Amino acid sequence: MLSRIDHIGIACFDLDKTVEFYRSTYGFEVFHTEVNEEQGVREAMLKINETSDGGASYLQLLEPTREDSTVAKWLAKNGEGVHHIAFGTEDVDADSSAIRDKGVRVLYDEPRVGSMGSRITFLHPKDCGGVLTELVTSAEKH
Ligand code: CMX
Ligand code: CO
Repeated sequence: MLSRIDHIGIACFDLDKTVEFYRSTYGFEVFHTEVNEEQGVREAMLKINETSDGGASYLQLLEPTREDSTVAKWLAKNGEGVHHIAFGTEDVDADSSAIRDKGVRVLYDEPRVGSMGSRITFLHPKDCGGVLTELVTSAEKH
């Protein structure tokens, strides 16, 4: 069951500058940073709130690490802004296969590694009204 907004992914050219904007403007602090080579991103997670299912909701600030990454390609076309939304679930395998059965393209055969050891997959934006949609099971849930 999709039970919360896990994060909103925001693409930027300069991660440090964007982190500073969110800190100085809103007071949001960095909870976690990492490089995900498979996804081609350097990212900062800013925890916004905890949720009633024991999870949390974040902003995920994303800077591309290489020219051929999906985020670099998206930035070149669109400039900075909201790149995707992510729903949290206790069971990304079950939820993604149920969604696939409804005719929505799920981009990965098996979930891959996301932020903080989570397991993630994506739904094609063209099947989701133009919204790239990620499903996330956080590390402590799997
Ligand atoms: N939101 C909405 N639409 C998007 C999109 C996005 N983020 N990215 C691409 N699209 C649209 C494009 O505008 C394009 O539409 P048009 O044909 O109407 O112009 C269409 O989808 C195809 O786009 P493309 O630029 O040719 O890009 P690709 O098909 O090569 O890749 C996608 C699109 C969704 C398959 C790819 O971005 C992907 O695999 N995404 C999942 C992985 C990812 O985004 N990783 C980074 C985040 C990591 C994390 O969250 O941890
Ligand atoms: Co994400």
